[in-house]
Amino acid sequence: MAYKRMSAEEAAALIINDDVIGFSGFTAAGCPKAITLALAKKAEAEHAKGNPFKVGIYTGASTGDSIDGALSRAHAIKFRSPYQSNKDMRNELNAHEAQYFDLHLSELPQYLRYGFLPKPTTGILEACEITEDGKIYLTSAVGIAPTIARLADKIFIELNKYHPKELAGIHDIYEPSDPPYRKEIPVYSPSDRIGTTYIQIDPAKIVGVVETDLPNEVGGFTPSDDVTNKIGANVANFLSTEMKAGRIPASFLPVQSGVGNVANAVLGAMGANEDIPPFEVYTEVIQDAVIDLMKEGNVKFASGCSLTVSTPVLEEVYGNLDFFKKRILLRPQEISNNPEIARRLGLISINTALEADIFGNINSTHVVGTKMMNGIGGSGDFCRNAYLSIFTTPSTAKDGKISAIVPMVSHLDHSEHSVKILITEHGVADLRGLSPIQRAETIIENCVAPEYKDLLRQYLNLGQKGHTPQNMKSALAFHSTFNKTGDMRKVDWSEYEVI
Ligand code: 0RQ
Repeated sequence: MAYKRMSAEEAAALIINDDVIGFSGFTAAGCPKAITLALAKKAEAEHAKGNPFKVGIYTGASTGDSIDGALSRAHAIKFRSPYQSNKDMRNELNAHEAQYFDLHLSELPQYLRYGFLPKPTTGILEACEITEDGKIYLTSAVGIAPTIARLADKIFIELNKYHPKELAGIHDIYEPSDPPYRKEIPVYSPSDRIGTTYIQIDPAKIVGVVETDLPNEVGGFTPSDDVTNKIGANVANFLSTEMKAGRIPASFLPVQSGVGNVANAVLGAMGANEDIPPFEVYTEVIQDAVIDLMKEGNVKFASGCSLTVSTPVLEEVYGNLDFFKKRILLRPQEISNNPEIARRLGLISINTALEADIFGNINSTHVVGTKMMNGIGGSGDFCRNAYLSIFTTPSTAKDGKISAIVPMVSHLDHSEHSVKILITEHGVADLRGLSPIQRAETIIENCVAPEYKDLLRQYLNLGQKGHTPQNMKSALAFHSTFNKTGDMRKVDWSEYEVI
């Protein structure tokens, strides 16, 4: 079957107000980049004429600027799920211009299949190759593409020749059956292949193919600094101590690591630690550090959902595909982040918190309790089910005016029942087996910035004498003081009566 070739503008013309679009990609990797720019222009033109024009949007995770940025600036988004990390999108969400459903990434495909969310009417998928019988070979990520390809009635393909056709073979496409027919997902080690290398689609659903030649819009990483290096070293030392104590097998366990500069520094430190043997990665986002460690032989295999690497690193991977295709596998997020597999493989999960409290609860999403930062992403998929759930965070933010460790989190994403280890640049709090008061003492002594230690010790003494000594009048005093004065260090406990 010969597919209709069309321009991005022609494709955008076929998308109408209130359509619900699902995209390929995960982070900025593997996302379409052409049709949405044309769609943003169309939305602006419609708005100028006084016509409504907004679409619903599902993606794997965050996207490049051509989706979330362009469509937000055009005020063209009605609702959005499951994750974003774009400044303009964040502004839209926090201003209630677009409705955001922040969801565990592994759950979105099944939410769509179960009919829990509006059905995607349109799919836009980036491919490096498409065959006449409807086999789609994706590019540098998978995300929710298999489910979108099956559910959407009309599909547009962005055939992007920036990605070599030889990438075909790196993907492992598998969609589980829905209950009550679901069986075990047969991944027993990170390198197990369980599906096809392509998405099979009914060719009749493909409305048009837009040819492009566009690099991913993945930003570079800022170099690690003193704080991120210390966090990385603390994680690596903790893991090597666990191994020596026999609590991690000598062959080590697969590692999941979140996205960002801290995660990159942690992986670098693990590679540099001579006690940690070469290990496997079972994660969602494969970052630059994983590729570096792979070249050095410190990472043996990486299973992920995306190659979220900077452009020079992606070009290096594409230039050496014979080497990397034996060592990298890209899966749908439903599988890369699957709780069943995380529990079975015994993942060491390392994610970044925005804020933690002295009892071990974690806020990953909301700045001072109200403003959405990014979303929960995959952190909950892994945290609850990992062999070891580690959260890292710099102990302070905004030049010390914010303590990342507070009496009570201003928003809860991961509870004390799931979080096992908290690590800052100051040290490690191992929370396993500790009561709330023991956890508080351990976190204050080992993780809190020096200028906040006394304030938090004093808070503990204000607490009601219950199992968890919270004081309901002052539990959020760090936050209200920050809102009033711009500096949490100015908290004054004498203003709060002991109850
Ligand atoms: O602000 O951007 O104005 O400088 O938050 O903080 O320290 O640069 O950390 O970029 O690693 O992001 C939790 C957001 C951390 C991220 C979070 C301010 C700080 C700075 C960013 P500026 P950093 P990072 C895999 C797993 C949830 C999803 C997840 C995240 C900005 O890691 O989104 O884990 N995680 N997914 O100044 C107010 C605090 C603050 C604070 C930091 N306590 N209060 N502001 N900041 N702490 C990925 C996927 O799922 C795809």
